[in-house]
Amino acid sequence: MTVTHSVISSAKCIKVLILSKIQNTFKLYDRDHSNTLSTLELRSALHAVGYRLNYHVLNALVLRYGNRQGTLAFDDFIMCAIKMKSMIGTVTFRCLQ
Ligand SMILES: [Ca+2]
Repeated sequence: MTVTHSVISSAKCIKVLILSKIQNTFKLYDRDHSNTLSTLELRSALHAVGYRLNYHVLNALVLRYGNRQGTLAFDDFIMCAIKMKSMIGTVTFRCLQ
């Protein structure tokens, strides 16, 4: 194994780990096991990773990334998290279980 291959493998491991943590956070805060996050569930999930958002910002996120029912599927949650990270800074997803 070359050094370059080792670095690429490490980067893939980190991406898988981050995705796993995001998935754990999503599952943890999907309280009703609907496979989507409601506005309140999203607020709790984002609060857990360090963001305290007001009602207007939460609604804007749900309107942008959610579906017609006002909920976010896992893919939408990832896009929302990426946007939050790019706008505000580091998002630290913790395994809380
Ligand atoms: Ca839910």
